[in-house]
Amino acid sequence: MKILLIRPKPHKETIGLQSVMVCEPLELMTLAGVLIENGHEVRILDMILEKKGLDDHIRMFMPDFVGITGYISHIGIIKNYAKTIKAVSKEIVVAVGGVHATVCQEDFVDEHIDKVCTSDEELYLYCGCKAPFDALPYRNLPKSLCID
Ligand code: B12
Repeated sequence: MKILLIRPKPHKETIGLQSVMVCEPLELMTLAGVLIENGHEVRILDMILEKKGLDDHIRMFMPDFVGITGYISHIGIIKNYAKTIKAVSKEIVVAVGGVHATVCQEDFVDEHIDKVCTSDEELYLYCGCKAPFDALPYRNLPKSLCID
């Protein structure tokens, strides 16, 4: 499957650490490692760094599945992303996961969101990955993984 993993850009009105320190999206890199190990074509889209619009990236890659990560401060943004993705193609499966989805699934109930995952295992099983979901190779991801 073609899988796009997205880290949202915090809303400009949020005062947050992500506005002052941009860490690597470790959570998405962890997922990507296992998915690649299981033969999927994976891209990570870090909207904190991206200049182009989300819909441009969706049209360029045309994923089968999109996984969006986020914290409590990203709920609104994530729902906007889901709407934008479904506007490009209703066939694209949109899933949300991560820290806030794990503790508060109901916050992501939305007509444009198909799956709210409370663990990464849920994603691996949905994508037909073989247990154990371990992918040591993700320690040296190929440069091509990140959209420049
Ligand atoms: C590192 C960190 C940061 C870093 C960001 C790192 C990043 N990746 O961007 C910085 C310092 C920038 C940061 C900022 C903030 N943070 Co912070 N942060 C953390 C911390 C300490 C660790 C999170 C982490 O990286 N864990 C390691 C990764 C690998 O684990 P993970 O994220 O859980 O991901 C795993 C699973 O959740 C799952 N998963 C993740 N994404 C997805 C997506 C899909 C589709 C699926 C299927 C699965 C999946 O798979 C991953 C691998 O196993 C946590 C505390 C904690 N212990 O969790 C607080 C924490 C996440 N932060 C929190 C908050 C509130 C914030 C801020 C809003 C605070 C603020 N006001 O500034 C800001 C962010 C927003 C903003 N507007 O700026 C809260 C979130 C609470 C909530 N319910 O959302 C936490 C839990 C702290 C707390 N106890 O309150 N944070």
